[in-house]
Amino acid sequence: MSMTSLPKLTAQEAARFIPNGATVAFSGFTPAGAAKVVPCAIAVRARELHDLDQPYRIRVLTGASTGYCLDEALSSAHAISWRTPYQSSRTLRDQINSGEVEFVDMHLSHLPQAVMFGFFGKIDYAVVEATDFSGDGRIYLSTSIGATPTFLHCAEKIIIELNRFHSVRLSEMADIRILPPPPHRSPIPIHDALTKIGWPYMAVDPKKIVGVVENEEPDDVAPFDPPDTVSGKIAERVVRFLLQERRAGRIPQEFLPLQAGVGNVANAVMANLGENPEVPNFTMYTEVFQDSLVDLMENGKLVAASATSLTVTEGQLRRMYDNMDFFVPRIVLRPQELANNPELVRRLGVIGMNTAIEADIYGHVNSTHVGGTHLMNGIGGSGDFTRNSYLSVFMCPSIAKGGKISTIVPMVTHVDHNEHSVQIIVTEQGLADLRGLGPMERAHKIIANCAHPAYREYLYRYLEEARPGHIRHDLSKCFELHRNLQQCGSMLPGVEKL
Ligand code: 0RQ
Repeated sequence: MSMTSLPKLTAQEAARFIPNGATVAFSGFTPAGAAKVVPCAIAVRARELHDLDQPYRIRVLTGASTGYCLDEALSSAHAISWRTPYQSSRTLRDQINSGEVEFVDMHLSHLPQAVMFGFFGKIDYAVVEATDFSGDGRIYLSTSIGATPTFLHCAEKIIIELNRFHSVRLSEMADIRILPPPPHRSPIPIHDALTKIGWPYMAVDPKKIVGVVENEEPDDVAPFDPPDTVSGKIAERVVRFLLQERRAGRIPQEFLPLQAGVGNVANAVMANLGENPEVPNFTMYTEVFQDSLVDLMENGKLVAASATSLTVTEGQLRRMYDNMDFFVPRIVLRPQELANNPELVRRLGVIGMNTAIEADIYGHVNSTHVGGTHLMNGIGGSGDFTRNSYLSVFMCPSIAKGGKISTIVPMVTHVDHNEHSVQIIVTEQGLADLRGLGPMERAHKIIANCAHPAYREYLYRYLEEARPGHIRHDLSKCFELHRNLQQCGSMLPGVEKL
């Protein structure tokens, strides 16, 4: 069958292929390159079937979080029964936390291999956004690569969303290769952000493709808030620290590749790096290429970037599409298994900068579960980078909810990144460099430098009164702040508004 003879489908027709209980892998890493019109049509169909008292729920995989048309639309229609590996939708989060949806929170670099080895059962359908395809089964992906190549390889059937909004020149940034199964893997021959080792497309058996749905919906990437005072202060401290490390010779003069998480704090750090004349031109080996990087690249500060998605707002993306001669040679988009690969992150000496929900006085970090029970988004790529970086930095404001919550606590209620991997903690109060420090030294430094003054005395007292040992803890009190929050609405009764 030639691809040109593939049936053209409406989104509604495509949605009808997907039965109740199917496992569906959608393209998308953040809203970038996420399938759009087919998941929306599946949501509509689910509502219709539910109105007729018929069951309809599917198991959903993607690369990471998605746009409104996918997680939000499907969960609002109660059409998701199971989900992996990451999400950031309010409705889906509530359903996960109420037990309606089962969620598997995974390191993003692990996902493709887990799919390949069948950990999640068979993939019935891959629904993927593409900018183009050819007669012999070559599919050209759009603004994200993510886990889509593996989804295409493993799925029994494929539906293509051919999106005319995107530039067909995105394929010039793509570098697609699926790793062979272990133990037959050679070292990955990527030596810097721009090394390419694969192909600009993913090749599939054309017989698996059931049809093509055309559309021109942009990625619905939300803009960032302008940096506030707190993110600005955190950013200043991070940049000052990196420059100090460079002066001391622990970061080479040419700098090291950077990774930055998503969110307002990470955006503020990138803006601050861009503005500081002492910061040399640098490269990024990161997961998400976000808005602030467009400007940094245009003004020459960011010279090269490897990522798995172009998560930029519509205006910025149009600017990039109008200037592809400039951007194409400077950006490589890879599968998430390579963008976040531990071997590469360690070898290239990446500086990883991610955000915490809370950190404890010994340096364990919780990035995912509020109060130890309620999922926020998921670990995402933060673990892939933190464990393997040359320098792993965690940032967060010292308090949340106006001061009712201290983000520095005696013991975190859930551990995503442990004391062995976390090296630097930064809040707007200051920075704690934990390298080379034992538990007591770490605790004193984190309390003195990072905790909010309103919580410092409590934390010092906890430490003094705790049961002695290599690590001091009082098991009857280590969650007292969290218990207070649940019972009185504030971690320290009396500290309600700072
Ligand atoms: O609540 O939404 O009601 O205002 O948590 O907090 O400070 O706005 O931080 O948006 O940067 O998210 C860790 C969740 C931080 C994110 C996390 C409340 C706070 C607010 C959000 P509101 P902020 P951010 C690569 C990197 C994991 C994945 C990752 C994340 C809301 O960065 O998901 O790193 N990381 N990926 O008020 C209770 C606390 C709290 C708290 C903050 N201690 N207790 N609530 N909040 N601290 C990218 C990818 O993987 C794609």
